[in-house]
Amino acid sequence: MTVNELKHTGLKKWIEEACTLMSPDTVEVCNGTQEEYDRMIQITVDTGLATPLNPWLLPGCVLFRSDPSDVARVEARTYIASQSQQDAGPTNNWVDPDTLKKTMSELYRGSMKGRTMYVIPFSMGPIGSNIAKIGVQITDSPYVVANMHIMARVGTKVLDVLGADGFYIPCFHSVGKPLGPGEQDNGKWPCAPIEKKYISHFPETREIWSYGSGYGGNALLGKKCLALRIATVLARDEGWLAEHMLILKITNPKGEVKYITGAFPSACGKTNLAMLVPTLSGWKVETVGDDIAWMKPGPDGRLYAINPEAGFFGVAPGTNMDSNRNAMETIRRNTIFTNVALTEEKTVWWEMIGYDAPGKLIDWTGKEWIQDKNNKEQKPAAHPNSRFTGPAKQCPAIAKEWEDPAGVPISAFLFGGRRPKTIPLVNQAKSWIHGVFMGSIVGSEVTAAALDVKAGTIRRDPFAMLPFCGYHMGDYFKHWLNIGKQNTEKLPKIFFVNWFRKNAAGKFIWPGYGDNSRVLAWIFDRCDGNGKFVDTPIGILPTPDAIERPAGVSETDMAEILSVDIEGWKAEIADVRKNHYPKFGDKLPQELDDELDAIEKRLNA
Ligand code: GTP
Ligand code: SPV
Ligand code: MN
Repeated sequence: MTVNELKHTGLKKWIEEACTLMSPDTVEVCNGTQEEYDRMIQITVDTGLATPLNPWLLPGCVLFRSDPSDVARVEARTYIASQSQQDAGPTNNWVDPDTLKKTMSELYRGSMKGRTMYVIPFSMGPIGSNIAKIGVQITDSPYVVANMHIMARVGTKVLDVLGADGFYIPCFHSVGKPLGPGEQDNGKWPCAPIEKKYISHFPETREIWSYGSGYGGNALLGKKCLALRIATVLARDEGWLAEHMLILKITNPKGEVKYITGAFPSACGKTNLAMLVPTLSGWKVETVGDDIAWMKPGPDGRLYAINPEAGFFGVAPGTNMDSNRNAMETIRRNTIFTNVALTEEKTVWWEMIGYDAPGKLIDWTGKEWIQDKNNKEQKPAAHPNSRFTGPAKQCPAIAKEWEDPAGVPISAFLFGGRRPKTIPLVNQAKSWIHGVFMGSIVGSEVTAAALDVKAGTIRRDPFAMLPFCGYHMGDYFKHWLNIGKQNTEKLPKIFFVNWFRKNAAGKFIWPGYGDNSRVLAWIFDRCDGNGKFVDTPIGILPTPDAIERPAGVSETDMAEILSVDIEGWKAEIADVRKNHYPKFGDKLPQELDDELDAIEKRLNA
């Protein structure tokens, strides 16, 4: 389709202006067909950016290697450009929107020379659902077009819903690497240097401008930019929740069903939990979403969640047939791999895939790599944030209601992070406010999902939303408290979980993955007021025998991960009081300050 054929005059005008600014050689409006997807992949193969994988073993799959400056989100280059700096709050980078638009317009000027401008109409959420939102992304990256085909609903069917004057969120994206006459990418991943990358959000005008990165959440603008940063602002204004949460369906041996969402920071186990294969017999877990949940109160007063995405952009390392069989099955075909290692058979390999590297590999930087298990210094063959992009509908565990436009009613919220000490395996909040307090103090060891944050250190990541909240985090806490003022009995119960406790030898005490079903079973029962528990100063904990112990976890281990570490908690609370809560100034809701006092009092009693 050409731009002239577009019915939406506002959209047409916006594209024409973008064309004038960015000077692409040609413009193409994406229709979302298989032919289009195949053509995008072919273009990237022809320009040396993609390697087709073995058609017998991984049909329809390709591998990309990006640039070392472009392997993850860049938080220091991510901006919330609200009119006032106060609205972006202490946890976001802020630049005055007019200044930022000026700077970025200069970068966009001519940035698509020698390339095609693709216009991608996309829907986050099932097309036509009243929870769904429409965006239109302009991009010069066929890699992005192909990924968007998997991650969102794209093409003509979205334009049909948009009509002649529908609302859409305009999203600019350019990799920031114009081509000279006759020049081609020639195998070199196009992007701009870090200091020229910008991932910008204009919350008041609901716009997204991204420049200089072709990777993941920086470039697939429906995901973190629209479905979280812009959506949090819409959700605040319209009374709903846009969260960095997986959504799972769990069925107990009696056939009773509940839906649970969980917010864990990036690379802390959402995809794995969403696709878990229970080790508890008779229980079943199915997937509704693995990264983002949009939740609105339904007519019955319960909160209903939809997964706005259509695919999984999942962490490859650590994914194997034991840890996540469902993900492994999902990515057998029609999958885009980015920054994993290539085998001689033209298949993929990554650290902890479940078997040794078969022979000579090409690592994520494009160099030959031979596994040397005696060399503890050997660099990984796959980048720690290497990812797969796979269609959700290919997941064997996908729940039948995953595309239900009405969403699924949520019974429990989980919060968690990577905490080697102090935080117990599971802890139920005593009240909604206590739960919001727990969400507000989430801390986690930093992972490789962001390029510019030092991995391994613990940082506070409230609600797992630190890099994803489009407004002042103090107001966001308030918004959560307000949600709790509606329909008190029908609210989900709130739990804090931690799969990452370590022993003195630095080994995980809890085996995690499928064994997390044991914790989910207790949570399921607690939602109905069942399950054995003790009321403690930090919250409601299972009794030591309430959760069936998995193989390899001794009684002492279990007692340790279910104990209340009074001294550790005192230090935790002191840290929140000194280093975390003061950041929010007078935007910190009084209720949370009171909750801090209350828990401190209980710990000292
Ligand atoms: P994003 O896509 O970045 O938002 O990540 P995510 O939260 O979906 O994390 P994911 O499920 O991809 O897991 C990230 C890493 O944590 C992988 O290497 C997993 O193998 C590992 N992991 C996931 N669940 C567990 C668990 O229960 N225990 C342990 N020890 N590791 C886990
Ligand atoms: C995350 O970092 O939380 C992700 C990957 O899910 S990205 O889409 O790159 O943000
Ligand atoms: Mn994520």
